[in-house]
Amino acid sequence: MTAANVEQQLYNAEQIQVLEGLEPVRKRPGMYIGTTGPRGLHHLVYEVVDNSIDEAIAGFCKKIYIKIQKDNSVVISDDGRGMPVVIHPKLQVPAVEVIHTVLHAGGKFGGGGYKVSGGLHGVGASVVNALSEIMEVEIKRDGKIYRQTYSRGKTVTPLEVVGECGKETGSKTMFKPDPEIFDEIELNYETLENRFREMAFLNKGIKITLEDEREGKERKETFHYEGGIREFIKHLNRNKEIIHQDIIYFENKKKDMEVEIALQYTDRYNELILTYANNINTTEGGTHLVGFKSALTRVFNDYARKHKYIKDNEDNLMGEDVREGITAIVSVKLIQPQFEGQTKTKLGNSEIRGFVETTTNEFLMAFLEENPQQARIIIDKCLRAARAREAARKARDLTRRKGVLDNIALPGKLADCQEKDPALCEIFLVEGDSAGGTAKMGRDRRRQAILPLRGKILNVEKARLDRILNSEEIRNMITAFGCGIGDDFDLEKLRYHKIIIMTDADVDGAHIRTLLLTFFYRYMKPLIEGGFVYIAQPPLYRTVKGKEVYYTYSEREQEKLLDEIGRQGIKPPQRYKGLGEMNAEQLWETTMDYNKRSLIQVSVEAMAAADEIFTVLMGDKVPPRRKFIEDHAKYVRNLDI
Ligand code: 0RA
Repeated sequence: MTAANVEQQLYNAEQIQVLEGLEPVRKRPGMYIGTTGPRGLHHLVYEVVDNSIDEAIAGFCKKIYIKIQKDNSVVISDDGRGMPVVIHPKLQVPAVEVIHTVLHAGGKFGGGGYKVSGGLHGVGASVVNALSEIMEVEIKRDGKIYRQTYSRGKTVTPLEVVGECGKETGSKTMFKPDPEIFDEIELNYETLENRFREMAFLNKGIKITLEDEREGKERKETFHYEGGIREFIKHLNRNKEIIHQDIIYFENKKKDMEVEIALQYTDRYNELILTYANNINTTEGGTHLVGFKSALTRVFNDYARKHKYIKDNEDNLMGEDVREGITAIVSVKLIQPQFEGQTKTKLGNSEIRGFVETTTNEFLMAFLEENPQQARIIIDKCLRAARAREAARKARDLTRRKGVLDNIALPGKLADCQEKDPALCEIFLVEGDSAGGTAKMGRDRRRQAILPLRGKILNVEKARLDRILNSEEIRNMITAFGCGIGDDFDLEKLRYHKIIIMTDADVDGAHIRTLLLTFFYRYMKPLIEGGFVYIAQPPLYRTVKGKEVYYTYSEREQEKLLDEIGRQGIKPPQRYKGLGEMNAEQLWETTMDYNKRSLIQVSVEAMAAADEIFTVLMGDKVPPRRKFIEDHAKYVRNLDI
């Protein structure tokens, strides 16, 4: 090892700010990883992988390999420089040990440049150690293989040299999430797959391999995209009809900022703009999104006027017109990102806005001028969107005048609750008038409202707003919720803090549920983001033995029950075909009673994945839908969309 190398390592080791031990992390894990549910569990993997991604972005690492092992432990390895092993001058232990046993704030490993991954919380390897039953690191550097083990935040074995590795370098981390901390330690392959695919798109050239070794789940995939976010657009649009050939792509760099943008229009009505700052998905948007949107509106208006697509006496296109059907990625990198907003996913840096805006203005205008045929196709679509917007406004004005969208005229079918405080109120969206009637009788009328829905609701994926507003079932929901729709949506006015979808436990029920979720996702997204939407779980079987009555919610549970209580002396178990077969009392005690029911809260883990699910399930390309349903049939109960 050269003197300069030692110095560099010392420097890096010094950058780690020492704060405190790891007890607080075990005491209050939520403070560090958000939750101890599935989200927090997966967060552990991201924390470790993020360190390898940083090494890759710094240019020292080409390949990252992640493996889920049979016992739910995970191994993450990279071919980077290897974590520093030099003795920390103050703490007198190897830097790698400090990294894993001391809670540190600020720079993970110090050093200049962008810390480009960093995750949502950016808490680092020590938090992963604190929340792991066991953790082991193996480092290859300076010709030696080093190893150290930890458990629940503490060192178990000192850093030891365990072998030689020649010129090879790299870091390998194995950890097993602590079942004392997490509700469930089983990782979801698809959740990890989505995240790592996204990471590979955002960092062109990096190779990320994900492998699952668990029994019956064996699979392995490598994500590697030389085209970066261009390939991301291609991937997002793969099940949609594109309306023009090229993926429009541009990038720009300044002293301490970078922006990369890719976009392409489809025949859809909704927009999908994914924004990132330092590889973090900024789901609440921010300055980069604002800059991009205003440039987009401006460029299309300027171009359309210059080329006489819009006459002098005609109105400008509005933002929503030029975004209809767009799929876009806006990825910025900057030195000190400021994350704001409720979930710390809104970029606040004001200098980014102008930079993204001028970059988009310049490059997008150049593209349109150089590709007049594609420009024409896009402008035509924008003009159609503008006309549809006008029609929707008229439809809305009409319904407003009739009072249909106001609180004063609640829908006739709604059986409202007496309580007025939204935080205490629930609304059940019930499939069919007959089940609706039962629910009305069984409910707690103080706090539970019932809105029966007749049959299938409109598939909003295939309709523009004007048609959507013509659907009675949809208007009933809008009025009952009280918070408007689309751009007019106002969460403050929401009349119920729990919106509970209650459909039959069959294919039709699942379809209605998906239609409802699609509508909420596309037009009332804050409802889903805020965790206001729930799925009720009615039982599948009612079993009576002697004086005891049992309810079970799946075939498996029913089999288990029969094994336990014995199959003799029971009436042939009643299998419910639908909610309608239950009486009011049964529906209350199995599905609606606050103390006995179990609700599934709907959440959106990854925007890109959710968009894909709704595009495929509700769109009009049949083969991908069939494939999707075949692939996912086993997971229908997992409603993390
Ligand atoms: C800072 C300095 C050095 C290595 C790393 C960070 C590093 C950390 C991780 C975490 C996972 N994989 C990693 N690979 C590298 C050492 C700098 C030097 O060699 O001089």
